[in-house]
Amino acid sequence: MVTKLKSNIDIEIYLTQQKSLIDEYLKKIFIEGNNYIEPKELWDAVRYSLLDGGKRIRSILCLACYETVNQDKVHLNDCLTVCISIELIHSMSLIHDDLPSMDNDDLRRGRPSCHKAFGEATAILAGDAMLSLAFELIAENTKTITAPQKLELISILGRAFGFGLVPGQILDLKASTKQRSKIKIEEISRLKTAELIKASVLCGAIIGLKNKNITKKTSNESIIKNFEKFGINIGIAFQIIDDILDVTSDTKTLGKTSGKDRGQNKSTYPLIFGVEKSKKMAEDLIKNAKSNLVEIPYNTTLLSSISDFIINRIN
Ligand code: GRG
Repeated sequence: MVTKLKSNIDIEIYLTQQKSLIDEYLKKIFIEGNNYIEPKELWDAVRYSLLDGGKRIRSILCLACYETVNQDKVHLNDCLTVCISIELIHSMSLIHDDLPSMDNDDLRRGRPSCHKAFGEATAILAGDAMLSLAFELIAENTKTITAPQKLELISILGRAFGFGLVPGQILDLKASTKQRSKIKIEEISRLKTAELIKASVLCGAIIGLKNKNITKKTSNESIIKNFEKFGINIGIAFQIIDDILDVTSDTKTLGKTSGKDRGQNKSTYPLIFGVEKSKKMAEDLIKNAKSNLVEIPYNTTLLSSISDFIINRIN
């Protein structure tokens, strides 16, 4: 049975437990593992950016999607390895996003950003190492999934980065509030944020589905398509809430500088549509995401609760 949730309190407990599980696994690899010792400055910068911070929402989604389609614990460790890859990709994107040539932010996860703590060259190189290791880990550290499955996961994450985050970041850096178009901002949010969230959802679902013996009436292809749509819908909603929080929250709660988007004349949802309309857009996307879940022939209450958390989050 998929994890049972009876109330909002349960989802908070679930998210905390899963975050601890992922944090422990990250520490096991990057603190206890003996591959990450010299040069010390590089691995210290990686550990600084990767450990002790972040909601781990992408990894939590990956694990939850796996758990939704497959209760078999056999592939859980491989799924956790993929979560580490996802966190490496996500954290490196935050390091590079904070660089002076990009968003130029001094604060991340409540601490000086990586380039402020370690210098720009080390921050760039730490990011480069993290991105490459994300793929190396799937190739080397997964034990129960097949070689074609490893390739599929590597391909999904590589595509999300090369055809998602990077083009999304380029468009984001060029877009200003003068370019007020719903289509344009939706494309930027899909690329820079939703594609990695979609990839995280897909990785979990694929590890779970491809390692099941039972043949369901609905084909795996159709189930995967619905996971894909679900990932994009919650991913864009996640970015809208991120934009809203930049306007409505404070630096302490966010752990990053609030009000930056307005200062940089950024093209964001609340700066274009206002907070209320943006909130409504996010809610509509979550409704769409839940209708995607209805098409998935498994118990999706856990994923539905995570979707609600995404629009109700405060940081
Ligand atoms: C490496 C060549 C190269 C490019 C990197 C910088 C970049 C391309 C992409 C960045 C895209 C980006 C920063 C998107 C923002 C996504 C987002 C909402 C991040 C915040 O995610 P949370 O709230 O953060 O999950 P935590 O801290 O909780 O992990």
